[in-house]
Amino acid sequence: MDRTTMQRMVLGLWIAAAIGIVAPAGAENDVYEPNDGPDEAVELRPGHYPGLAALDEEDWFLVWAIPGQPIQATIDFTHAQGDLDMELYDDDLQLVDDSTTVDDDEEIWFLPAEHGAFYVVVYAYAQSNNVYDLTITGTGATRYTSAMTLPPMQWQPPVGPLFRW
Ligand SMILES: [Ca+2]
Ligand SMILES: [Ca+2]
Ligand SMILES: [Ca+2]
Repeated sequence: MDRTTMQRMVLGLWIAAAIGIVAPAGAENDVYEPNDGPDEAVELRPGHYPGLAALDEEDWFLVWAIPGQPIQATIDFTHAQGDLDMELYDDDLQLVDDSTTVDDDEEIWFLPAEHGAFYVVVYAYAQSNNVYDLTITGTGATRYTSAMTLPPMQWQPPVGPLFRW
């Protein structure tokens, strides 16, 4: 092709990218589909899950919580390719945290008071399409450990005087 055609193509691609109509490379949906609601939420342990995609849809993930152990999840992506946001819901589908910035990442955090399931939701804002990496930290619970009721600690009074003068 001649130089002018090449220049037109580059300009066209640049404009398309600038207005966000070029899907990011590899933007096929991810292995956890379908997970578009709480009933389809995919259970995840803490870890790093790269190469996921939100293509004008919601991705629901389930994590099990232990009281006093924070739930934290982050997504990393390129905002210019498409705006993704995050929400965290408890077992009753009450919103407990959200993250709706215009940066290249979002982060949710919550300190649960009770055992139970929580839902991490990644969604494409305003029909955007983008790929993202998800990282879940801070909760080591499984369904079993979350449901376990630990016996109360037995406190024994010390024998004898505590202090000697
Ligand atoms: Ca998806
Ligand atoms: Ca989905
Ligand atoms: Ca965002």
